[in-house]
Amino acid sequence: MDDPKILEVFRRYRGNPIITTKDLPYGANSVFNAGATKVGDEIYLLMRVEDRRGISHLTLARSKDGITNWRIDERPTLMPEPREHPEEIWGIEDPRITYVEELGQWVIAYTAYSVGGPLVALATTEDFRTFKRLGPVMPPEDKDAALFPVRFNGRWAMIHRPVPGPYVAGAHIWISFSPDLKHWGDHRILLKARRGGWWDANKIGLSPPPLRTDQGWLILYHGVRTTASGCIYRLGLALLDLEDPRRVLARSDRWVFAPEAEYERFGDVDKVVFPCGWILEGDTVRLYYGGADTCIAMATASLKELLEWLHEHNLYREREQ
Ligand code: M1P
Repeated sequence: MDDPKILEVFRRYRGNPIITTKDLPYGANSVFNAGATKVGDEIYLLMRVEDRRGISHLTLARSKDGITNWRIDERPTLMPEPREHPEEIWGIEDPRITYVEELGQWVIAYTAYSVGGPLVALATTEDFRTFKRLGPVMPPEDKDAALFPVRFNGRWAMIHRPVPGPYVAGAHIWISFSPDLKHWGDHRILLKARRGGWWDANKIGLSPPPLRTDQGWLILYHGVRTTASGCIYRLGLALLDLEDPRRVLARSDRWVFAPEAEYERFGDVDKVVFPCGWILEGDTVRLYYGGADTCIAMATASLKELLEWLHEHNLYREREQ
């Protein structure tokens, strides 16, 4: 039986969507899938903006309350640079931002759309004005990546989602390790896409970066259900061990958030909720997500309630007891 609470864990902001193309200082087709971070007393969104050629770039929006009065850069903040970085020829998309205290920098994992397909690239910044590209770190097809903010036994860790060739079913979430952010190895599957009728069958991907909690790294991921009328992008939760993020402690058997509002159900790609960022303030999690690949929306949840909900709907519940 479905629990009616399922609809209440995340609460949509009533004024959603919070940013649309009407708010941009320049013309574009769509604005969606923004990475999020806190800088001083402001919330920064690094938004994916798709121009009217179909090519995406990233633009910064800043706000004191993280909901209204966004100050948006007059021009694209980070444009694809295919001359120096050929992997960006068809755009840069879906940034996930991690503040790394050890480096005093933010590390941005983004999708670079290359002629070989989408791949994972990294860039660093100290101020969201200048960016240093580390280049491609995973070959195509691979996307939905984010860095953990700390090292594990001296190694950086990154979650990402490669897509296998045509003879193998299932696009799963992987974890990989690196000594220097540039060279990655020790690849292994972290969360498997399920099969059959599950909401997260066949294809899943990380949504925002892992969130550190007392109980473990909280993971929000999207499951892509294929139906006769197209895909449905819904979100589920998982929890990873704090010391060894390869250990999955919990995974929700059902989705925690799904496209229901009009701006989530109808757009360039219908029935999509796609978060690339979340921010924890006290017990409140603010989730920033793309609605139907067209706009940016926000929902909030209590971290305590999210963890309670995950334990209540944990697929591995028997293992816990
Ligand atoms: O159109 C829905 C999403 O599709 C892709 O996500 P994924 O590869 O994880 O299925 C991305 O293009 C994403 O930007 C888009 O929102």
